[in-house]
Amino acid sequence: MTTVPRAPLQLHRFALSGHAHRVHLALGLMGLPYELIDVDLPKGEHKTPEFLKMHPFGQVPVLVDGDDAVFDSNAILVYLATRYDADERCWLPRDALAQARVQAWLSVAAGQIAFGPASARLVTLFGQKLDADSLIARSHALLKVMDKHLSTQAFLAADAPTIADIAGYSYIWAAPEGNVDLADYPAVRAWLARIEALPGFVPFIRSPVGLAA
Ligand SMILES: N[C@@H](CCC(=O)N[C@@H](CS)C(=O)NCC(=O)O)C(=O)O
Repeated sequence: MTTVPRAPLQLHRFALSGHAHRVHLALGLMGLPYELIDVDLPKGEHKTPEFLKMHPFGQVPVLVDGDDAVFDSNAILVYLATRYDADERCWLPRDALAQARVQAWLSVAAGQIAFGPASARLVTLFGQKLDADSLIARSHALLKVMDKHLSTQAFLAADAPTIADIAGYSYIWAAPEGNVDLADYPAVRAWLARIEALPGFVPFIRSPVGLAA
């Protein structure tokens, strides 16, 4: 298995996107060389013919590795952990049960997190016309489950961090920006702090207040 890319990996991202941040975080935690390419979403740079060749749905993030482009944040995490993870900790365990547990939480990131706290943040930051109250209620339902789960284990899918934690981090950390308060979830807050203490951690940008105004 190759453990070092031949050239820096290119992350096409939008700085306020949590989906893009989770890839940035993975690159940092895995200690991989990378360069950031900012895609101007407000200007529609993600819908140009050139960009659509890399991502048929025209979204960020996209990771470019040599001649190959990989789209979808969770797919990129799986790619990085499979292709380049030389870390003894193993970001994607090989064991079948452990891998299934990681996959379950990747599904939560693409499901309950995307349609909960990530969507609540779209209302406050980008003025999207969504039902904020129901998104906030949905987020709290998710956080209750996560808090119970994380009160008995340090990380989402295993005793050590995996790509499941990387996928979950960004939008849970940013939940207060969507008016989802984390005060009642001490185990979730302790888990965020454990991720932040990992070597190579990359913080998510604090979003400018009133962007939607
Ligand atoms: N399932 C995708 C979701 C990516 C996504 O929703 N990206 C947003 C930014 S956070 C985007 O590019 N939105 C622009 C659009 O959909 O036109 C992933 O995990 O990468």
